[in-house]
Amino acid sequence: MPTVLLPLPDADITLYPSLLDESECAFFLTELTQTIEWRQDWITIYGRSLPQPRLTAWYGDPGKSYTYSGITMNPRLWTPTLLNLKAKVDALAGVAFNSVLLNLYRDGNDSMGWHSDDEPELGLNPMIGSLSLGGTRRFMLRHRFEKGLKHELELTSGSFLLMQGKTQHYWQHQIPKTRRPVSPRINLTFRVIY
Ligand SMILES: O=C(O)CCC(=O)C(=O)O
Ligand SMILES: [Mn+2]
Repeated sequence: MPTVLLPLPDADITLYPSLLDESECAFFLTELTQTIEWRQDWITIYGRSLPQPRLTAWYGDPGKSYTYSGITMNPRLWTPTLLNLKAKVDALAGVAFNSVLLNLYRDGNDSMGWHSDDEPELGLNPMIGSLSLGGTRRFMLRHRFEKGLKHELELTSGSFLLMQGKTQHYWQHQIPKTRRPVSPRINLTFRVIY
């Protein structure tokens, strides 16, 4: 399978541009849109409560709960479709992911702000496997300490991005809003929770 290792210092990020083909993407996008229990969470910013600019869901092995931005999510049990996708990404990554955070970006107004995936339950060097379906979105990276060091790429439908090693120590990432019309996108970030 074609792979691209991003040429970034202090990072270990590999892009597999086409893990899934077009018909598989169409199938999984419809399936997940309809069968996942999507929720709208709220976040508190400067004392104000705001809806998160996307819908989310958390699935995984029993007991693998996850806390971020003050929200604790208890996993729903794997569905057959999620297990099917997990088998594909486990094989590529060479690990057994035990949980997945799903994000549904309904349109260009949905987004995810700058962050690193560095919560303690992800372990010292988090392994994050990110599968994208649907509308293409910009994925931006910036170095946490070397200001001006940045990179961006387009995450197209069917692509898989694997972040590992020290990446989360040194880099943040975001999915910015866009004014360009864009189809709904589902992103699945498979994780190992310790
Ligand atoms: O939607 C994406 O590609 C990124 C999602 C992400 O960074 C996350 O769930 O932590
Ligand atoms: Mn992330």
